[in-house]
Amino acid sequence: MINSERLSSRIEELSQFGKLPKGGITRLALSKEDKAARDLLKKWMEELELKVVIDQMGNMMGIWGESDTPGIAIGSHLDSVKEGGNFDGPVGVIGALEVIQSLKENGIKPKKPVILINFTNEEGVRFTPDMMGSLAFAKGIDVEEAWKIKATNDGKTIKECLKEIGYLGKEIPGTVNIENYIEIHIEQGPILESEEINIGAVSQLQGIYWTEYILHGKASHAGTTPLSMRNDAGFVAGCMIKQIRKLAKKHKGVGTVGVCELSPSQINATSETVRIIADIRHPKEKKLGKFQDDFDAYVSKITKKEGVTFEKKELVRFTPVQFSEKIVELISKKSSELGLTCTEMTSGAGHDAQMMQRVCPSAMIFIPSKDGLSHNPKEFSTEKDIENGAKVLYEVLKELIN
Ligand code: HGY
Ligand code: MN
Ligand code: MN
Repeated sequence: MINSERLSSRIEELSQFGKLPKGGITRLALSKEDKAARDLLKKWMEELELKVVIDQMGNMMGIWGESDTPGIAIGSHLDSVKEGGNFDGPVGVIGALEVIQSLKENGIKPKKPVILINFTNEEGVRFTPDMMGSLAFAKGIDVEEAWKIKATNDGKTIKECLKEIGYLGKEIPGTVNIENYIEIHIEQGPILESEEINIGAVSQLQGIYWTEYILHGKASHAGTTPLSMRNDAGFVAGCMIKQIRKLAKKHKGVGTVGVCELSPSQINATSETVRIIADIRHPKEKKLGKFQDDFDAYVSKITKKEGVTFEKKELVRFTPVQFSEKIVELISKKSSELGLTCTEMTSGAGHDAQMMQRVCPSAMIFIPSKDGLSHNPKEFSTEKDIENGAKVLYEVLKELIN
């Protein structure tokens, strides 16, 4: 049914692109490492005689079956965060490739097209917002606008990078007609492993807000400037980092500051400017909004108190998503028919599936993450767990294409 050895060795083969000496990968969207991974996926798609279509956002589609009836899409992403793991994304893309190859090898003849998709820039680390390729596919961002977005690491635009790596396609994103989308993904959290459950049938995904604050204070001598005379943007940033945790507890959500760049960033001077990005998440939209409002009220208060000014930019405002009950039930049903334990769950992470839910009824299949770890070189899922995820997708897809 599923060739587990082939599946895991392909994921292993992909992990060479962006490989880090201490393990894990850095394969940022539209980098040369991303190009290498895309080229290999394209080769595998062509070997399976899938029709390869690249759209204007560089989303890659491998289409099995020609017809204007709506098809079933499966896939995920190949880009990674900085110093990330080998499984976040590739399990979904290569798992989908394996399912298609196994269906073909088993002589299954789909009654509707099957579309394998590798979405551009799911992580949003080099270019924000995240899930950008699937957002464009769902018409949530205009391509012309997306093309102008500049990389945080080298200032190149999306369009320049797509051209550079040879993935600036002609197809308008979202043209291919899709009836359902299903994505296998590692859970990236501790629930499945700690409860010893094989499969997560993801019924919803929490909302995500990313907000950038540029703080303007005054650089001054660390030794001679009395505390009462400081406008230390670095101190304000520290207060914000502490406050986001406090408010996360209050609102029962999660809040993180992963980007905090001090300038001039030297031992013996207070900070002139700080670029700080807040990532807040909550499964309930109203609570998410209240959490953000409380944080913004705090930022206004602490900056005023410290004589620091700021600019605020909303980078991401993705509301919580409910997935398709029908597909979630199908995932649960097929899991138990396969003798696998399964639980319904909420995704703490953002995924392309949340954008695809805007296009068609979608859902996700989670597999356990070792120690609940992800966005870390030590991210790991066992060959068996990856095989289980692919087996469930195989059975779900077989039913949907019949
Ligand atoms: O941020 C996220 O949750 C996703 O990994 N882009
Ligand atoms: Mn991912
Ligand atoms: Mn990720």
